[in-house]
Amino acid sequence: MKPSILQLNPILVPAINEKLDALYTMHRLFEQEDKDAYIREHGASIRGVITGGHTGISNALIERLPALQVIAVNGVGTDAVDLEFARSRGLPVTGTFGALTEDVADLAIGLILTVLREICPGNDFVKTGKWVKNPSPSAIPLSRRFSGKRVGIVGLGKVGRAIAQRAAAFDCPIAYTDVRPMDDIGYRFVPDLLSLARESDILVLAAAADKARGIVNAAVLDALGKDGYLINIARGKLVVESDLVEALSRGAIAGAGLDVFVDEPNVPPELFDMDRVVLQAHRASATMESRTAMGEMVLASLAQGLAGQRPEGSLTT
Ligand code: 8YV
Repeated sequence: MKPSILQLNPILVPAINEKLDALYTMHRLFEQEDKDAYIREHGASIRGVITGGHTGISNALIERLPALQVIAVNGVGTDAVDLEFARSRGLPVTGTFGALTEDVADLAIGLILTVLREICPGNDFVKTGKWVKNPSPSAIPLSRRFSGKRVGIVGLGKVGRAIAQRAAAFDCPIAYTDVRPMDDIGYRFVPDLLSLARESDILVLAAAADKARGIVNAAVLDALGKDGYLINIARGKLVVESDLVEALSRGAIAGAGLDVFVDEPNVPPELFDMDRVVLQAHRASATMESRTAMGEMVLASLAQGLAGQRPEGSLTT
């Protein structure tokens, strides 16, 4: 009999789904109308879980899966899984570390360029016929340069480093903050976020959110200042979203590029009308390339976990 796997989020790569279906009895909870009843019926048979980084899994659900042997997070953020709880149960929790680095870093740079160069309003200006109606160069205001801007990176993990590398190619001076300075890298370390914000033109959030809820608040945004930009490709909960909306509304910062939000898919509607804000639907890793590599890592984690081995890169065992 094929082992049963509970999948909490869709996987968009057909080849990965085919492999999952060939190896396992897949229980796709996101397709179920009555999720509670579905778990009541199938919970006892579930040996592996696949979930998204943002979705994670609750302790209450883990408790309803007595045969569970492995939790494979199809992402790098494990902030939505109680790692201590999983550890206490001897449950391996894995992530897709390294599989999405380039794409997430690319989107961070894409957001920076889109916001600073006002690509969205420019696109709108052409496509809605405003350019033809008003061909004067003064019809659309000047934008801001990215090259050479001071970039401050919050969290110098794999993604933070990849963003730094890309921004350095734009001749940007790079500084970062993290729990400790990194000896293996030459970027300037700033021990506190407030100072980093003060010394940056563009503040990029690339930190894990396990213990860092609400670190970007009104004080940090004020320190970033009226010519400063916030980019978030990490987790919405790193930011006090109401403070961000307020800061943008009163011009305390110049703009923002956001891929992640506190309560996805709900985004503060005040942001919708702001030209200096570019929004994405949590898509930094959403390329065929990243998602294929991530899916392969999920498959490997399941195979190792179900074979009773410690999955490579397990955070808890
Ligand atoms: C994914 C993420 O969108 O890696 C993460 O932590 O949040 C994203 O890459 C998500 O995990 C897809 O399931």
